[in-house]
Amino acid sequence: MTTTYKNFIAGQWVAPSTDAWFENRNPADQDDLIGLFPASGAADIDAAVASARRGFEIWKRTPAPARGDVLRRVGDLLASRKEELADIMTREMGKPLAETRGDVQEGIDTAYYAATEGRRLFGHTVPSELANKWAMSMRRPIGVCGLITPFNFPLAIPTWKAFPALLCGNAVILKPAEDVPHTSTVLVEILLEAGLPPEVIQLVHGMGEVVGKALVEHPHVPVISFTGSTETGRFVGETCGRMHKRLSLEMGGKNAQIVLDDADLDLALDGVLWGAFGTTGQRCTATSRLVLQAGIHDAFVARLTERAKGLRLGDGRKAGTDVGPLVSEAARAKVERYIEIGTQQGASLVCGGARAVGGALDRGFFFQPTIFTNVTAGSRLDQEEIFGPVLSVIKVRSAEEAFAVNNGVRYGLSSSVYTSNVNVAFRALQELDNGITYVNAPTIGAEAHLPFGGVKETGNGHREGGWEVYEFYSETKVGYVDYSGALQRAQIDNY
Ligand code: UN1
Repeated sequence: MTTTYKNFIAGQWVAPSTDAWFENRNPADQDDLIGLFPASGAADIDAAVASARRGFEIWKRTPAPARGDVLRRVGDLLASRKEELADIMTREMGKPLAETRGDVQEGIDTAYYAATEGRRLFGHTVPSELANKWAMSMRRPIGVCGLITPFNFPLAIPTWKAFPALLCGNAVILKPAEDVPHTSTVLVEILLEAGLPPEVIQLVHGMGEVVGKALVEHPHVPVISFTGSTETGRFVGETCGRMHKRLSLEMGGKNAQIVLDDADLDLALDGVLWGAFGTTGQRCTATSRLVLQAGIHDAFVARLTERAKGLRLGDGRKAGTDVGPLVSEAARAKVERYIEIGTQQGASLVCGGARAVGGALDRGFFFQPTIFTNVTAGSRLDQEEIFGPVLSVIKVRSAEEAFAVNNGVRYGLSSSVYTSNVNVAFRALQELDNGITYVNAPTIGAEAHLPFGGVKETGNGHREGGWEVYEFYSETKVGYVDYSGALQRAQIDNY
């Protein structure tokens, strides 16, 4: 019996207006059908917006600490269902259970952080330039927020957009990636169980070109937050610019791990294996370039290749799996194209480079962990986001050259430098053009209570996570109270 899932709109689980559905299958086993989900249309977005606007009227008047209490209960419920959620996530997007448990934990952390923020949401009180006059700023909710999320962190990313949006008093419409609709369904169940008024959250499934587009173009959705490709982000940005919407973009990355001659090589080796092949390379923060100083290059490559060959591919729900499948056939085809491109451009394939086949692997979208050496700065392997288990190694002579290679791409999410020289470490923090730089740690591993995001074409200046995201989801309002009983003209009567 195939389970049919629904949208959540106006306080009800409802079928899409289109009566069209899409299949959600396990990327490790295409015979495993998870369920049918709504292929919604623009009319479903209209209904969701109408409901969210009603929800907003209630929620914006609920005191922020009470909104925080709901999110604390959400954190408790996520914690109590951590194992079940991890299994759902691994089944629909493939990464191993240890990683999906981490993904749930990121959601729990985000919920508890949001809960405490309900008792802060600071404004400022500052002196007025006039006597007997009060001056202050406060945070106000904005309205309906449209959240468009990717497949690679099926829980963490929806939570790190939705929880701050909700804590600030907004209503939310969530459009999750069509690869991971089940996780969001459980997230909405949990929000409702925690006591969120039903019309404050809407869940609309479907394709980006249809429902994502309708959400971005809807005149009554003043806030959009999008995580996905730089190409799609450009369309989203153009529309939001034209419509004067507030927009947060988190897009591509081409993150480098730099290993200098004086580094702890064992540590750097563990770091790059996790950074490059964790989540099968499908993270915006994945290590897709390894920049090695000449003195350690050959020995490091030899050890790395050995270790990469030993990684165990398989179903992420089975114990012992290090690397799961890619999310889809399209993702695997893209990786294959880059194997050709790399080879054509003169890079040397030292490991992987082909589909992983045989036995149970034939049922999923598996690809061997792949390493190219002799990659030159400026080549396509150095420049373009692949979003798969492909690592490109670039040889450099000095830290300065390594920094230049790191900075010579259009993206700027994360970077990492392995060195035992504290001066070089601090120079890296200063010189590397990224939103996040790790010293002696891989390019992945951001924590929920710090700002997350990138520079250049990775983002548009906003950050998710930490304290900064609360600014994005609220509007500053200033209040002046003149208790002098007389007309006081600022800038005039006092000078
Ligand atoms: C992403 O890659 O899309 O730092 C998000 C990390 C995770 C978040 C990654 N905490 O890798």
